[in-house]
Amino acid sequence: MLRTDDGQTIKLEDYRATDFVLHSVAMTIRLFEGRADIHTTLELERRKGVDAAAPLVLDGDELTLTGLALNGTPLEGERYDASPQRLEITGLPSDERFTLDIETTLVPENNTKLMGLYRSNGIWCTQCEAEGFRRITYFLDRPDVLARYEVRIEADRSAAPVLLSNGNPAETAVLPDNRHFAVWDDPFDKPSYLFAMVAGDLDSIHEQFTTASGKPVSLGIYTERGRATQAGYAMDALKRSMVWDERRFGREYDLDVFNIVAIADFNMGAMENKGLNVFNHKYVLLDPETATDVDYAGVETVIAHEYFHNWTGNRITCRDWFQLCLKEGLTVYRDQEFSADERSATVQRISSVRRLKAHQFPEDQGPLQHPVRPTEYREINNFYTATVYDKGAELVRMIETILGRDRFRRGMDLYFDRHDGDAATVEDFIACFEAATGEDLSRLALWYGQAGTPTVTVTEDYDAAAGRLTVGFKQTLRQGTAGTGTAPVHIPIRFGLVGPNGQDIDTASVHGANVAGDVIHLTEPEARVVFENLSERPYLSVLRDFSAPVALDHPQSEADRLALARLDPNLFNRWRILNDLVGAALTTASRAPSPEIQAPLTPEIIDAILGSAGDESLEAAFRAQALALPGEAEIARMLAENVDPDTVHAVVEAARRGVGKRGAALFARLHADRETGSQFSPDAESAGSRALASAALGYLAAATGDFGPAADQYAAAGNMTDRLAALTVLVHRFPDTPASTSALDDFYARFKHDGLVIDKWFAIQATIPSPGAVEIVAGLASHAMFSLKNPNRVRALVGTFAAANQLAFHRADGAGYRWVAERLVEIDRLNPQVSARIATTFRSWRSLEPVRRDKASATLRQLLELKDLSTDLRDILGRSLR
Ligand code: 0A1
Ligand code: ZN
Repeated sequence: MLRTDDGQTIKLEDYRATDFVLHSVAMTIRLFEGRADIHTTLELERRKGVDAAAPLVLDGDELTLTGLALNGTPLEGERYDASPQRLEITGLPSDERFTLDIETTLVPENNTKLMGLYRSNGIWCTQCEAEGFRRITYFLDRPDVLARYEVRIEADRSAAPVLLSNGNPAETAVLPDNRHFAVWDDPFDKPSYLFAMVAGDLDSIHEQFTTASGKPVSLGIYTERGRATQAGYAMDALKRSMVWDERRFGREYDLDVFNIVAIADFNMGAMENKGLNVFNHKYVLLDPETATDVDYAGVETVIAHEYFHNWTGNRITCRDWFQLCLKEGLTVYRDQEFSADERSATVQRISSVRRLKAHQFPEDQGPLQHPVRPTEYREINNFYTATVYDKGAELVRMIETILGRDRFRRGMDLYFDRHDGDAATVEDFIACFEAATGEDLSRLALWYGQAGTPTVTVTEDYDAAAGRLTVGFKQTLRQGTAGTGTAPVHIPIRFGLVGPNGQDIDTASVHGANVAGDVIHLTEPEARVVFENLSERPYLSVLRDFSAPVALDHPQSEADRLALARLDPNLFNRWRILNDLVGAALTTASRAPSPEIQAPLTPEIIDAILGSAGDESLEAAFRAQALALPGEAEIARMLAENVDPDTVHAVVEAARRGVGKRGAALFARLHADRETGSQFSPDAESAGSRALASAALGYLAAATGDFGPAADQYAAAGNMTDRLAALTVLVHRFPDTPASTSALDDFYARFKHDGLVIDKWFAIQATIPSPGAVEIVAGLASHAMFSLKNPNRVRALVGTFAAANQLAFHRADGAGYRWVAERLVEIDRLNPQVSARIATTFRSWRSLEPVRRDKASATLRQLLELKDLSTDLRDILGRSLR
C-alpha cells in the first residue's frame, strides 16, 4: 500500500491485494539501553498470477536497515533499494515460498511520536495501529496481511524482568550477562497493527477466569512499580466483560492468557493488541482518593471495549483502513450495550447521546465531516474520529432497531461464523444481516457512505372529530464539504402516543408508512402515518431512545413538550424532550439582545427541570442528567452562525442562576442530604447520588454567590468525586478568592506525586470561564509538572482549554487562538497525532461572528504556511479551511 505521509491521497477505489502472500513472522527483539535490534524472518510467497518480475515493496518509517538475507544468504546491494521509508527487493522466486531476514536497529528513547517501539518511564512498549509496525521493521504493513507470529524478546533481567507479547507464553530462559529471554507464540493469524511487545520492571495482579466451555484463562494486569493496587477495579471490569460477551453474543476468549499493561505515555485510550492490550494508564489505575465516578465509568467502558475487540477487530479484522468503522463502530456499540446492562440503560443512553451531540454532530456539520466509511484519506491517524466510532455505533444500533434484538443476534452469529479469520468489509457485515433475516438493508447501508447529519422534520395534524392523528415525516440531508451525496436513507423512528396519564396508547389502528411495532421505518424522502380511533389528542413522542442519529425538527408546542418531559413512559425521551426545550430557549436567547439574557428560561421550563430533579421515584443519575444544561459548545452548534461565545456564556450563566434561585430550597436539601461517610462504592447508584448532590452544589453557588458549601464539601471530601466537584465550583465560580486558591494549593500539595491527578488540576484551571484563562494556561505551561511529551498532560492543559473553554479560547482579541497555535507547533515537532487532534478544536470557526471568524481563520492559515509541519497537522488544517 502507498505510504500515507508523502502527501498522497489514498483511495478506497484503488484497493488491491498484495503481490506477495505472507505465511509467518518470526521476530527477535533485543533490547538495550539506548538501542533495540530487531531481526524479523518473513516467510513469503508470490501470489498466484502475479508477474514474476514484480518486486516486493515493504513499508518502513524512519528505519535503519542493518541486514538483509534471502533464504539465509545475504542479498547483494543491487538486488534491493532501501530508504528509511521503504524497502524494495527484486528478483524474488516466482513460484515457491522463500524467507527474508530483515534486520533493523532503533532508538526507542528518541521515539516521541509514541508510534512503533518507544519507552515510557523506562518501560519498553509498542503501539502499532494504524501504521506503527513499519517503524519497527520493514513490512507489508496493512490490515489485510495476516500471519502467525512467534516473538522472542531479550533484555537485561534487572531492567526488564517482565517480557510480554501476543499469544501464549512458549519459553523463557536465562542468558549470560544478566540477560534473559521469553518467547511468545500467537496461534491466531493477525495483521501487524495488532502486534505488541512490552518489557520492563512491572508490578502486576493476576486472576483466573474459566470460560463458559470450561477453558481456563490467566488474566494479568501490569503497571508501573507500586501501582498494581490501583488495578483491582479494571480486573473486575475485565471479568464482567468476559462473562457479558459469552452471554450476550456467545463469544468466548480464545488464548491461555489475557494481559493488560498500563502505560503513562500513550496517544489514545487503549489498544486491543491480540492477548496483550496496552492501555493509557488513565483507563486502568483507580482508587477512591484519586479517581472520580466518571473515571470509574471510563475504565469500565474502555476495558470492555478493548476486550470486545478480540472478536470484533481481531478474530475478524478490517480489509483496509476505510473499513475502520467495521471494528470501531461495532465495538463501541458493544461496549455501550455492556454499560447499559451493567448500569442504568436510560442513563447510559443519555450519556452516549450527549457525547454524540457534543463531538460527532459538530464534526459532521463542519469542514472535517466525512462518511462513517470514508472513501479517501491522507493520514489515517486523523480518522479515529467521533464519526467513525460514535456515529458508526449508531449505525449498528439502527440495524438492531430495524431487525429487533433476536434477528440482530442471528446476523451477528452469521458474521462471526462466516468471517472468522477474515479481513472483512462493511458490505460483508451488512450482507450477514440480510442473509440471516431476509431484510433489505440497502437504504441503511447508504448511511455508511454519506456525510452529514440528516434532519427529520415532523408535523402533526389532529382531527378531533374523526379521532385521527396524521403525522408527516420528511428527511433532508444537505450536501456538505465532503460531497458524498444526499440520497434518502432508512431512518428507524421509535415512537409512542402518550395519553394524559402518561400511558402509551395502543396504536393498533395505523396506516400509511411502514410501521412495525413501535418503530416507524422512514425510507423515502417523505412519509405519512395516520393513527385512527383516538378518543383524545395524544402527545406524540418520537425518536425514543434516539433511534437514529438525526437532527429533529419537531415544532411541538411548549405545552406538549412540558407534558412529555413529565409523563413520557420512555425515560430517555423525557430527558431528550426537556433538553431540547432548554436548548431551544438558550439558543433563542443567544440570538436576542441583552435584556432577554436575564431570564432565558421560562418559569415553566425551570419547573420542569426541578420537577425531574426532585422526583424521588427516578434514579439519582437521571435526575442529575435533567439538571445538566446543554453546554456552551452545544448552544454554539445549534446557533450555527454568527456565534458570539461571550453572549452564549452569559445566557447559560443566566439560566443557571435562574434555575438555582427558583430551586434554591430543593438544591439546599439535595446537597445537605448527600452521603458524607468515608465509605465509597463506585457502583452506578452511589455515583448517581454523588452526581445529583454535586449538581445541586453548582446551582446553589450560582444562585447565592456563596462559596461556603463548596468550601465545606472540599474540606470534608472523602473521595475524589466529591473533592473535584467542590474544587470545580470554587475555582470556576470564585476564582480569585482565598477559598479557591487555598483549595487549589491544597489539591496540588496532596497529589503532586500523581500525574493523573495533576491532569485534573491543570484541566480545572484551563476551563476557568474567564478571559484571563489565556494568561493562566500560559503560566501553567511553564509549571514544573507540565510536559509537552506526555499526551495526557498536553490534553489536560492545551486540549481542554481549546475544547472546553469557549469563553477564553474564543477571546475576541484572538489571544486564545494564538496561544493554542504556538503550542501546536511545539507539540507537532514531538507528536503529530496529538497536535493534529487538538487542532480539530478550530473546526467550527466558520460559525463564529465575523471578528473571531477572521482571527481564527487567519491563525489557521498562518499555521498552514509553516514549513516542516507533520502530515497529520497539515491534513487537519487544510481540511478545516476547505
Ligand atoms: N483501536 C484502538 C484505538 C487506537 C487507535 C490508534 C492508536 O494509535 C496511537 C491507538 C489506539 C481502540 O479503538 O481502542
Ligand atoms: Zn476500538
